[in-house]
Amino acid sequence: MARLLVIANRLPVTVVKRKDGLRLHASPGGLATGLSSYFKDGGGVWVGWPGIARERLTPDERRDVEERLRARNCEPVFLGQEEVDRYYLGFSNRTLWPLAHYFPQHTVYDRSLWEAYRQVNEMFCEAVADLAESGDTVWVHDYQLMLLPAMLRSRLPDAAIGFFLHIPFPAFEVFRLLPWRREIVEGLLGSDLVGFHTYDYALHFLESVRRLLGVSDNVGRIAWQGRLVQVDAFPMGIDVERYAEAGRLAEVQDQIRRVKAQLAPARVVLSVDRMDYSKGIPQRLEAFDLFLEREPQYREKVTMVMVAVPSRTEVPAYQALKREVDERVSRINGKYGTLAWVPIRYLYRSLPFAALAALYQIADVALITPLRDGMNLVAKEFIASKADGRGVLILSEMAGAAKQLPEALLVNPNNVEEVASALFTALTMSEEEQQERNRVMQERLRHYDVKWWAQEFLQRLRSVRAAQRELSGRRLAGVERRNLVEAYRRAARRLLLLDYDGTLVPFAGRPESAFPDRELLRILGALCEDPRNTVVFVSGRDRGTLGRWLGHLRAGMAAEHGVWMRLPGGRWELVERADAAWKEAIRPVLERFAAHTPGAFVEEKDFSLVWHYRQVDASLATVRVGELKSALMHLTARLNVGVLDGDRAIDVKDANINKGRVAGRWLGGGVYGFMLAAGDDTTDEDMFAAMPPEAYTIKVRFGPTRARFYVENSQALRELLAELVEGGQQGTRLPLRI
Ligand code: ADQ
Repeated sequence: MARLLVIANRLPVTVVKRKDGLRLHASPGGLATGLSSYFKDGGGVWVGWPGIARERLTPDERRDVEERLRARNCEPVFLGQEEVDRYYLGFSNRTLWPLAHYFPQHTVYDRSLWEAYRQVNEMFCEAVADLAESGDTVWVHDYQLMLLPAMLRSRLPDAAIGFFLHIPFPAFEVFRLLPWRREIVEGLLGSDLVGFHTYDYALHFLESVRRLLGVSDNVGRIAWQGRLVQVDAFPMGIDVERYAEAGRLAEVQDQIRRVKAQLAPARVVLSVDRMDYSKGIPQRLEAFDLFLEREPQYREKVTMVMVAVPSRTEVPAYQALKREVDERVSRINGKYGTLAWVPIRYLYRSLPFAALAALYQIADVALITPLRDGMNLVAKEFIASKADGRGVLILSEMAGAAKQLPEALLVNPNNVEEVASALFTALTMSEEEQQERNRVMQERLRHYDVKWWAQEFLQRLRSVRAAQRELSGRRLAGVERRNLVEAYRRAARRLLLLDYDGTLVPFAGRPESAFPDRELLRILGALCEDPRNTVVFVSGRDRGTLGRWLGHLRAGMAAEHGVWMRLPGGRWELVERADAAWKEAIRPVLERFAAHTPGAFVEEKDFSLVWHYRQVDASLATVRVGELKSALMHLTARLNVGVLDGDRAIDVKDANINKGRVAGRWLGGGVYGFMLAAGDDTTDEDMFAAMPPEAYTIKVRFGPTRARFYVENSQALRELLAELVEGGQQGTRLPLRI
C-alpha cells in the first residue's frame, strides 16, 4: 500500500524519562490533525526526533522506544545532545530562523553549525531511504530539513517529494546574506512541489532561484535537472470545529468561570505566543503602556492577559528577550497597578488546551502583533473560538495570516501609536460590527481549514507528478531514439532543419564567441556530405556570421529567422520582402533601455534589432524585459513588426517573418522520408508547429514545448547527430531522387 511519509524535526510524540520508566506524551499539533485521515489504518508514517537525547537511553530502552513509537506510526530519528545543540538550537534557530524573520542582527554564521545541519539532514535521509517503498509519498516539513529533499532525490530518484516551509521565505536581499544560500535553494529543488504559506514567500523563493541559479519560472514552474518543480502558496488552516465547540466543554466552562471571577469586571486583552523575538512582545507592551497613558479612563477597566510559552531557552537572544519582557511587564504593572488591579497578568508557560480555549472565549480583544510570522495560528484560533461572533482581532500585517484575515484590525507592529489606537478602536467597536467582521473570517477559516490545506497540497503534488511524467515521457531516449536512428538510416531523402545557438552550441556570454568548434564542424560536415541529406541552418543570426562560420558546408541557410536564404553552395537571396524602415523608430528605445541596464546591448541586423540581456543581473532583467515589452507594444502597434522572446534576447522584426515559414519553404521543396527539426527557444516553436506530424521535432532543453521530443542540451543533440552520421553510413546507398 502506498503510504504518506511525513518528515519533521519533531515527532507528534515526546519521550520522557522518569524514575519509574519511559513515558510517551502525545503532543499533536495542527499538522497531526490535518493529516489524521492519512494516518488511519497504517496509511502514514511520521519520521522525526522523539525529543530525548540518544545518550540518555540505553540500547534496550532505545529498542523499547522504537517499538512503542512504531505502534503509533512513528519512526524515530535518534539525535545526540550535541547534534540537537548544533543542528536544532544552532543552525536552525540561530541562523535560519532569525534570517527568515528579518533579524540579521541575531543571525550567526558558523561553519561547524552548518556542518551539523547537513549531517543531521543526512541522518534523516538515511532513515527515510530505509523506510520508503516504491509508490510512497514523502512530505518534508520546515526549516530544519531544507537540504533533505535534494538528498532524498539522489537516493530515491522516482519518489514523490513535497516540501512545506512553515516560516517566511525572506526577500533575496536578506536571504543572500547566508553563506550557504545556494545549497539551501538547491536542497529545496529536490522536491516536486515546494509550498509556502503566502504568495509573497513563494515569489521570494522564485527570485532566489532566479538570482542564484539563473533559472526562471513559468507560472511557478521551474525546469530543474530534467524535472519540473512547482512552487506555490498553501495557507495553513486550523481545526475549526475544535475551537468552535470548545466553549461547550464542561472543562472549558469551568475554567471560564474561574478566570472570570479573577478578572471581571475588567475587559480582557489577550496576547498568546511563544516567547520569541519575532513575535513583537516588547513593542506590544510599549503599545499597551501608551494606551493606558493616553486613555486613563481604561485603567482598572482593561486587563492584558499575556501568555508566553518558553521557547529555545538555551539560545542567548531568547534569554535576553525574556529579561526584557520581564522588566517591561513589571514596569507597567508598577506604573499603573492598584491594589485592586494588575494591568498585565503574565504567564510564562505553556497552557493545556482547556485553559487556552477558555482564554480565547473570555478575551474581548486579541492583540497579536508579530514583527514577522510565517502564518500565526493563534489569530485563527481566536476567531474560530468566537461562537457568538463577539471579539476583536488586532493583527500584525507582517503575519502570513493577515492575508486571509483582512477584516481584522491590521496594524504595523512597529508603529506603537497605531497599535495603541487600534486598542481603543477595538474596545469601542459596536457588537454588530464585531459580528459582521468575524462572520466573514469564520466562514473563510471553515472552508480553508487544516484538512483542506493537507488535501490541497497532496492533490497538487499528484498533479505535478502527472505533468512531470507527461513531459519526461518526451525525452528522446530508448526505443524512440532507436526508431529515429533507424528511420534516418532507411530514408532515401532526408531534411534536417537545425537552429544554431543553444541547439548546436551552448550559449556564450557574447554572440560572437559562439563560433563552431572542430568537433561540431566535423559532424556537420559529414551530415552535409551525405547526398541523401538536405541540411539547413535556420537561425536568427545575420547572414555575414552564418556565412563565415558555416558557409563552407554543403548546407542551406536561413538568416534573420528567414529574411535571407541560401541554397547549398549558392548566394544569399532576400526571400521575404521585409521592411526595415521601422528600425528608426525602435532603435532609440532599445538603446535607451540598454543604457539603463548594465550588461544589455543592442545588435542590429538587416531586418531586425535584438536587445540582448544574457549578462544582465537576473532580477533587473525581469523588470526591464517587462518594461521594454510594454514600451514596444505601444510603438509596434501600428507597424507590422513582431516582438519575439528569444533566449535572453528580445528580437524585434518584421511580423511576417518566422522560422515556421522557413520550414514551410524547405518542406515544399521535396518529398522526404525523414524529417528532423531541432531548436531550443520560443522562435523555434513556429518551426516545430510547421512540421508534419511524422517529423522528428526536438527541443534542446527540458521544458514545455510543441516539439514531440526533447534532449537535455546541445551536447546531447550533437551526440544524436554523430550517431546519425555513423548509422547512416551503414545503410544502403540509394540513388538520389531529384
Ligand atoms: P509558531 O511560531 O509556534 O509556529 P503559531 O502559528 O502561532 O506560531 O502556532 C502556535 C501554536 O501553539 C498554536 O496552535 C497555539 O495554540 C499553540 N500555543 C501558543 N501558545 C500556547 C500556550 N501558552 N499554551 C499552549 N499552546 C500554545 C510556526 C510559525 C507560524 C506558523 C506555524 C504553523 O512560526 O508562523 O503559523 O508554524 O505553520
